[in-house]
Amino acid sequence: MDTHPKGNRARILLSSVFGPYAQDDEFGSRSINPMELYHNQVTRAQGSFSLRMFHRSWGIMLIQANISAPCTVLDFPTREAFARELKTNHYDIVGISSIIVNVRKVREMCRMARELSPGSVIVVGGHIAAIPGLDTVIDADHIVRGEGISWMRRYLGEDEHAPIRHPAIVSGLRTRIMGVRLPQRKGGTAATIIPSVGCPMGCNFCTTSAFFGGKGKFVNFYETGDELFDVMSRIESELKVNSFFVMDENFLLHRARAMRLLELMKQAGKSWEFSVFASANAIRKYTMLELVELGISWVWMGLESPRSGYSKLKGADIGQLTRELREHGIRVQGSTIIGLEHHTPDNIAEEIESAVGYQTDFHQFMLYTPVPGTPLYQEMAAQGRLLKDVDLADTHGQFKFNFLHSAISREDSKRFLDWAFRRDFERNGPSLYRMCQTMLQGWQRYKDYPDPRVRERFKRQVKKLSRAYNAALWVMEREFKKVNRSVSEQIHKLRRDVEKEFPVVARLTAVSLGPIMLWTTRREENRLSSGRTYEPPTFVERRNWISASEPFPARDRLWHRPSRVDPAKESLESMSVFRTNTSM
Ligand code: B12
Ligand code: SF4
Repeated sequence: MDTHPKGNRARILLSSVFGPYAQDDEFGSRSINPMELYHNQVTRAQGSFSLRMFHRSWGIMLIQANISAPCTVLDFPTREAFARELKTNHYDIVGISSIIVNVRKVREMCRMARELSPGSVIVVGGHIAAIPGLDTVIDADHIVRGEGISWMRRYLGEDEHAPIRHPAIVSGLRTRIMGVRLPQRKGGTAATIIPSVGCPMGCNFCTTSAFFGGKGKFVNFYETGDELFDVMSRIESELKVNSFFVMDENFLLHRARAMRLLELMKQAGKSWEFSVFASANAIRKYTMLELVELGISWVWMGLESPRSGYSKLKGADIGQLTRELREHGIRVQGSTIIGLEHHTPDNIAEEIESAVGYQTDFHQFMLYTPVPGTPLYQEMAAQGRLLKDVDLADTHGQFKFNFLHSAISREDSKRFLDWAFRRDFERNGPSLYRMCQTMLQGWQRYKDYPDPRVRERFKRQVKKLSRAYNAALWVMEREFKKVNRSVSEQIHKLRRDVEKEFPVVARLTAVSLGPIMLWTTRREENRLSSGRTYEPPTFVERRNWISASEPFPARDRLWHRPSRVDPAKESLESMSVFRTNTSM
């Protein structure tokens, strides 16, 4: 590949695809596919109890932080904001990041870039690059498959092997539950850490594994526990956090790195906590005490199906593992696949019931989906089982099958999927209640633990439980009577247990805050039933920036920190504002 003629003096725009997202439109937005992790694919049947939040586009943030060229990140733009940015600033390179479902938006953005910024080189990256023949669908100069930092560094003539500089990323924004938008104070939300991309387990349907090399391969940004510890320490002090969302497909698989991290945390007295993705076989490499001391407080685990043959699940008793994790105060998010090859209309209900029976704190259900780039896709294509008329915008596992299943129809796939979400909610109650249960168990077990780091962590968590969450329990207990009386009684019992543990503060908060939250919850329920949706705000962040009229800056001006929207301020602003206050 040739480098760009201007090398690292080229001015770069990196943009995510335009919104709004949670609506049906001609660019492939779908109301069923909002830009919200939980509400999209985890708690979507939980009404006003659904956990709602947005996550930034970390891929382009990471690329921006690791090049020395002047670079703007435009995240969640509207079409108008994207056009304005192209017209206002001259860009040598326009980079667009996207996943497969948003291909029509990318086509439109390439068209706009050609028209409004004809001299720009257009680079498209992210999972969209796995679409076969993408170059005939969109008008881009480069389509980048796999890891993007090294590609961009190479393209700019920089050292692709230079250490990865991790930006300080607040993991979620505009968190909302029961009609209340949680205040966004500094340190109140976990930081995102991305130690690697890809996963060596290579499950046949897995797009992230396939995209970064498939079975046996992945790209590690930080090889050692020491490197990770340094990154986390820096971000801890920049963002004032002690909680990290670790965006690594299988963090616990790398035991030596995790155990070294633990050693360093112990030496430095760090009471950090981690939300991680991990497969059952990886979790089983640790004792519960190791997990607890390491600060694992939330695990996203692929359960797939009790009868699937995935090696990551071999020999694992998922029911027992889930129970055990929760008893040790570790919240579990299970992920179950609907529509595996062995599923039939006769056994699917039973499989869903057993998945729901694991009683995880959160449960994601996804349709078995051959996605371009995966071994499963190749297999289905070879067997002629891919349905021809399915729009890529609907190929994401939360709508209907995109392939011919031997026993379940496309229409029924959606019915089973929707039923699974509903069933989990009705049988187990709101995820917020289940989380409270796990938190109390953790506190009761570890409040007197000899390691002060562990005690401090559970104390931090239980503070929320004894206050706002207890008021939330008071509301859930009332509202859930309409859905499932027996769950409502269990919520009542949990609230009593919390109040036994914290007699004054928990009772006072339930009595004072409870009625207000009941009102916000009901108001939210009304809003949702009248069609209210939520969209993320637009972000503009410039780094190494100079305006087009200035000469290229001296080297020492290059590395000033990017300005970013102040999260505290951000929570006060309206959703659709295009921010210009970030320019330097
Ligand atoms: C955070 C996240 C989200 C966030 C949104 C983030 C955002 N701002 O867009 C939320 C939760 C809202 C979300 C929603 C959805 N998501 Co999502 N999401 C993720 C997740 C967990 C992390 C992404 C990430 O930051 N990874 C880490 C970064 C570093 O990796 P990266 O983004 O791939 O970027 C690297 C390269 O791809 C490349 N690159 C990326 N952009 C660019 C741009 C250029 C110019 C270049 C050169 C390179 C480049 O360089 C980067 C560094 O190496 C991934 C899973 C995963 N582990 O990646 C799924 C994932 C991306 N999501 C996926 C899907 C399907 C969805 C949904 C459709 C929900 C669903 N049904 O599953 C919705 C779509 C929402 C919408 N309307 O667009 C799939 C994509 C599948 C595919 N092949 O397209 C993934 C891979 C999960 C999976 N395994 O199925 N998601
Ligand atoms: S273990 Fe999870 S992340 Fe790894 S390949 Fe399998 S599904 Fe993908």
